[in-house]
Amino acid sequence: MRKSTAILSHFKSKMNLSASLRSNQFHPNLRNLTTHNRNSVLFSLLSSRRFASISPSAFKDPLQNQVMDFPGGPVEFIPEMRFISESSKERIPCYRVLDDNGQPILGHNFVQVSEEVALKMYTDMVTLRSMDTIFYEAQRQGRISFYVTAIGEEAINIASAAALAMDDVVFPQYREAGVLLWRGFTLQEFTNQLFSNKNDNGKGRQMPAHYGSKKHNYFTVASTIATQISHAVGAAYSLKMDKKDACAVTYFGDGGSSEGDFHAALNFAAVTEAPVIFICRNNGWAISTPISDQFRSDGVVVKGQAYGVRSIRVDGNDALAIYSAVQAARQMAVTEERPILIEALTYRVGHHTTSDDSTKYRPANEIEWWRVARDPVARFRKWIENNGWWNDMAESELINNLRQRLYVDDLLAIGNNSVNGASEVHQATKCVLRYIKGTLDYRVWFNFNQGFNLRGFYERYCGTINC
Ligand SMILES: Cc1ncc(C[n+]2csc(CCOP(=O)(O)OP(=O)(O)O)c2C)c(N)n1
Ligand SMILES: [Mg+2]
Repeated sequence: MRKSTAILSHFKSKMNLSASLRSNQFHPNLRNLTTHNRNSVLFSLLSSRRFASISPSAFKDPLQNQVMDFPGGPVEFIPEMRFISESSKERIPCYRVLDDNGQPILGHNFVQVSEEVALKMYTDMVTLRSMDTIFYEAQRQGRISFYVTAIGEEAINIASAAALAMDDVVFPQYREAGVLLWRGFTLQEFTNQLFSNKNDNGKGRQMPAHYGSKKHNYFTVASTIATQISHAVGAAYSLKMDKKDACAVTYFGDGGSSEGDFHAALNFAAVTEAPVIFICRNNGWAISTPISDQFRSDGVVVKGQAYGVRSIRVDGNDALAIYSAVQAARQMAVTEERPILIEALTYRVGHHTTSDDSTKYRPANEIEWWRVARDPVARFRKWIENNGWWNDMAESELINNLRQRLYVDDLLAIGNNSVNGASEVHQATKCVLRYIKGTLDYRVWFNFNQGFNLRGFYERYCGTINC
């Protein structure tokens, strides 16, 4: 009884506050308040906002029927019946710093990178590419069941990671191993995960390339496309509530942006003013589906404005442009408490995964053109060379060092570990096989595929399974 009286008086006070503000809620004066004050007024109204929006006083017309003051700002009345065009004449331009030959373009404008950071960016891009080559081959040799490369997208991976702070929480799709590499996840840790051995953080319960690391603020990869986007918004909102000097960052592909989760997440982030950076790697393909079969808008960037999210389109193969845009985005996200959308234009040079053969649905010369002429690693190398920070000798030292780390230390150690870790692999296989006997929804089907791979993997190393 006492509780319901308290609730009643709480609502009464809300209604009073609402009544006193209702008359000017949509009045121009309210727009003079700072965003912060305005938000706190509106936030305190919560339930009463609905009543205000249908109040006749809300539609007072100070400019004699030329303008309607409507939630969100004044709306002009016009006599023409004007449909908004489905496309603008000019496409949204793309921010870049370096041309395809690594030369700064006319009027270039970027956030300065120190020599130390630039060299780490370059060596990590080369490391990521070498790691991809080795593990791709390891899959082809049947040593691991599955792998995803980031070939052609090294700049998005590494340069974005370089522009973030370690406290920023990352929600990846699956083609962003480079972010984890930048944060200090070792080659041995990658191999532990890929071989599901006993040192794997996930204890062999995930399919290969589904890395995660609490230590590195990197949420575990989930194959279910786009689910991570709304998780990032929730995390960002929580960081804001806790007044943390950090943001959430989520990566996804063009295919991810075709999922409903992307749209819900953008809208939710805009309304809650969550400090989250959405990084869309628009690489032209969602497995075999080209972007022309996914959307007819001017890419993904225009969707930001539709949801009230500040957005930019960037050349995804230009490490300096990515670094600058992500750093600026982070600054705005954290200090202004707002979401930012970055659409990075790039190309998936590799197959979708080791389960795909992309030459079946796209011309080989298209792949080759992007691989050679628009290579983000070679482009950045030219820039650091022109700065006098890199030369052929440094390059061969780097390659020798990588060869040592990748071939000798890691791959051989993996082979041993995977045999030692056979019992863990056995557990994972049994677990998946049990799971596929459940209901046949999409996720189960998906796990069935992985179960099939795991089964092959298990049988190769541990003998026949009788179930
Ligand atoms: C919810 C869901 N639907 C479908 C799939 C199958 N699938 C896996 S990856 C992928 C394409 C994703 O493309 P994109 O987001 O552009 O990323 P990219 O592989 O190009 O980096 C699809 C459809 C899935 N994993 N999850
Ligand atoms: Mg894609």
